[in-house]
Amino acid sequence: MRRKKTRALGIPRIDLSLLPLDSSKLSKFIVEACEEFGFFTVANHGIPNHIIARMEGEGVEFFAKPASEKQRAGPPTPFGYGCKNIGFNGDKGELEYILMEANPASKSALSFCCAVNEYIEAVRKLACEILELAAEGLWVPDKSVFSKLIQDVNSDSCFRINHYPPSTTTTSTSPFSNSKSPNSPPPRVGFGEHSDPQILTILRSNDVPGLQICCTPAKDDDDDDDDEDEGLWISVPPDPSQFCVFVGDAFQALTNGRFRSVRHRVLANSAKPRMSTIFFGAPPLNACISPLPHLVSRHSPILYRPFTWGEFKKAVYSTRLADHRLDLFKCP
Ligand code: GA4
Repeated sequence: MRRKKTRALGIPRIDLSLLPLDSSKLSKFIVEACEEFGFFTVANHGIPNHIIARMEGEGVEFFAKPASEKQRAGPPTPFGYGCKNIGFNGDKGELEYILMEANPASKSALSFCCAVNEYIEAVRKLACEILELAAEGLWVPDKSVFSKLIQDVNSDSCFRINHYPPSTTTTSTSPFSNSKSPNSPPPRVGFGEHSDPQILTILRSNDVPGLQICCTPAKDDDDDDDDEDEGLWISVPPDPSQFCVFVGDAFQALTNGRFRSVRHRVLANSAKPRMSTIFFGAPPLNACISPLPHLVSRHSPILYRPFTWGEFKKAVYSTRLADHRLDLFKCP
């Protein structure tokens, strides 16, 4: 009989105020969340409110400018202002955005560089803390094995502010919106389904909903069904006091598939504008992404061939948003 493991649908929430006393408990919980969902939220993160408020204020002010002025900060390829077009291969979304470099040495050319740099530094620190806890939970001997990649002066990390203008026709999307009501108009897609290519993503939004993550049923060991399982979309309730953490493709490869990069999307059906600020923690272009030897065994054979982040990034930019890019690097 074919049996699928079911999961509890509660989104994991990590409370960082438990540090440093409960670090082993937290690291175990982070590993479980990364294995099962590739996603969790973080409460009591310790980033001061004034840093967040300053960043958010600058973002609101930027997107309120006339289109012609915003266009002057474009195009977004590789960095700058973008509207509706996503990437190089024809993907579109109901949003406008700014994309910036975020390595420790880069300085933003935008007028609000100080607010951005201060925010990026704080969020990078949070990302490192999470990556070190994850390494601890995986019993990896070097706790900085992941964090040193995004702390490197040549790290290819980037930062993005997404602005989803309000929708005039609001549709209510059920939190478990796989079922479509026959009368409801199709949802407006703000940012289409994809997984993030980097190691770890840290997102914060205002109080407007839209973000959904895709949960796929865990397979039993004896499950020989090779078909892609259809996922269930779960809405993530917006909470400006928390951060959302996403496992990226590079983290999936580094952990030999033990962590799963989470597919996610944003629906833009709200009557209010949604704004999110996102840090993507990436290694330097020449860094080698190879499953950690510690996570490869006879029972968990190596899943991905080693590749450099630069090589992977090239593949990323030659694909469409929804493609499964990591499959190109699977061992035969
Ligand atoms: C998704 C994650 C980040 O936003 C991003 C995106 C990038 C872009 O907007 O230029 C990509 C997308 C993202 C993945 C596939 C490619 C590249 C658009 C696209 C179609 C900045 C990134 O690194 O990858």
